[in-house]
Order: sequence, then structure tokens, then C-alpha cells
Amino acid sequence: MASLRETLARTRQSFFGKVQALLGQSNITADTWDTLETLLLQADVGVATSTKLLERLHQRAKAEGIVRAERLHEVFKHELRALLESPPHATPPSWEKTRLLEVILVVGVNGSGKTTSIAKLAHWYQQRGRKVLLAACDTFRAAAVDQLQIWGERIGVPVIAGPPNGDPGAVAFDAVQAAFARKADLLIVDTAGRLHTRHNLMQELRKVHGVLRRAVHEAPHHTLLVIDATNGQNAVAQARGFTEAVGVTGVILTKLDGTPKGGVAFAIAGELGIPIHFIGVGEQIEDLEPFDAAAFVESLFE
Ligand SMILES: Nc1nc2c(ncn2[C@@H]2O[C@H](COP(=O)(O)OP(=O)(O)OP(=O)(O)O)[C@@H](O)[C@H]2O)c(=O)[nH]1
Ligand SMILES: [Mg+2]
Repeated sequence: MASLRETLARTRQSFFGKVQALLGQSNITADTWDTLETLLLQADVGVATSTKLLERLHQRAKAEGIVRAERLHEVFKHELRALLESPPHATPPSWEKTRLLEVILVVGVNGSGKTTSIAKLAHWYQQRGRKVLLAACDTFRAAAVDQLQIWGERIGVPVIAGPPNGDPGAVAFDAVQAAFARKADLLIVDTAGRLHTRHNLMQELRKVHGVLRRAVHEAPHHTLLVIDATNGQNAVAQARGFTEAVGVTGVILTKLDGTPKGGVAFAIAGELGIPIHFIGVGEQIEDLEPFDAAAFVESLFE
């Protein structure tokens, strides 16, 4: 697995490295602020979040009498980290067993990396001693079930599936029963890649959510939205549909490797107010990491 520093190389080169140069050893001028704003926007941080960040920096520069750019750089890093840590902290799914059966529902648009991330998550938890079961509730494409089953075989995690084009709610129900019968303590539910604009698909998703809630106390305990970092600002707009339909407790930000758009992490925190729990850093089973705001910000500079 690549280091976080390697993963974020393109994001660092595209933007944050330039900030480093901008906030070198000089005094802050009006130009400094303008350039910083331009760079933030270029980095997919988004208008609202960039504005918020710059206001905060202005305030602090004034209140603390900051005139040197290198000092502003330190404050900037601090504020970036604070932003990432600002969403109310729904606890990320713990690797410890906290209840009889914990349920994680995974949602997101087509191709964002749901199925791959589920395999990685299953592996991650299994390695920490959890007994995992997967539910193939993406019944709209036969290939989707196959894909999950292939991953399941590879990592030795059973997959519960239904007939092609079957009812995803029925698969969810069967999977819960199977989880209880096999004494699994973690059930991860895959869903179809649904466009947030397709109302009927959102309704299907609500149905799966409802089945899980009726079948297991307080389930789903986590609803993770998978966001493809390469979609930049579009990803933020797409995310809203999901937060409205099923409520989202955390984000898995995928494909950070090789994209210059890693700044979208700040837009997710700033505009959606949802914590990032995991990041996807490649296509292999090991390429998933718990999100660490401090390490993330540090890796963007240097
Ligand atoms: N580079 C990279 N590729 C990834 C990552 N996560 C997923 N992918 C790739 O993205 C593609 C789509 O991944 P899937 O897991 O099939 O996405 P999905 O959301 O399940 O897609 P649908 O089921 O069609 O909605 C695959 O080729 C994955 O290998 C990541 O973190 N980095
Ligand atoms: Mg899938």
C-alpha cells in the first residue's frame, strides 16, 4: 500500500504545494489573499468552504497580528485540520464488537467504488477479529452480485444474494436472518449505484433502509456514503440526494490516488458536515485507511 504522502502526490502538486510557495518567507500582501483564494477554488474546495476558510484566516491574522506569510501558513494548516474535524462526530464504525449484530449500509452513485470499498472494509474488520457477512442488495445487475461474490471468496467472507432482479429488501431481510443464524457480528450491505436524481431508485434505497431498521434494533448503525474524489465538486451535489433520502453518518472518500482533486475532502466537511471515516487509496484489498485529519493535512504539504 502506498503511503498517504504518495497517494496525495497529485493533489499536493496541483494546489497545496503552490500554497507552500505562496506562503514562503515574505510579508502578507493583498496579492497573497487573492492568490490563496484562487488556489483554493482550483483545488475543488468549493466556493462556500473557501470563503469560510479565508474569513477565518483574515480574522485570525487580524486578531493575532500576523504579518509574515510563513506564520499564516501554520495557521492555514491548523484551520484546514479544524475544518476536517468539525462535522459532529458520529463515531466511525469501531473495530470492536459493540452489539450483537452491527449493520453498515453502503450507498453512493454508480461507479463511486461501493463494492470495492465493501470488500476492503470486510477484510479490514475481519482482520480485527470481526465475523463479517455481506449482503448483495444491488440486484439490478447480475454482474454486481458476481463482483461481490468474487471478492467474498477471495477474502473468505460469505455473501448473501437473491435471484437476479429480485427485491433488494428481501435480500436485506434474508441477510439479517443469515447473520443471526451464523452468529456474524457485522453485516455490510451493498446497494445499487443509483443516480440521486432517479426517484424510484432512491425509494428502493429507503425500502432497504426500512427493512434493516425493522429487522435489527437501531439498524443501520452506520450509513456510509461512498464519494469518488475524482468527481470533485459534482460529488458534493450528488451527496445531498443521499443525505436527504437515507441520512448518512459518514463518508468513504475513494480514488484519492492519482487525482488532483483531493481538496474535495474539505468541501465534504464544510458543505455537507459529514465526517470522512475511511479513504480509498487504490484498487487492491489493502487500499483502505481510516481517515486521519492531521495526517491528511500534513501529507498535502511538505
Ligand atoms: N484507483 C482507485 N480505484 C478505485 C478505488 N475504489 C474503487 N476503485 C475502482 O473503481 C471502479 C468502480 O468500483 P466499484 O466498487 O465497482 O464501484 P460501485 O460503486 O460498486 O459501482 P456500481 O456497482 O456500478 O454502482 C473499479 O474499477 C474499482 O477498482 C480507489 O480507492 N482507487
Ligand atoms: Mg457495485
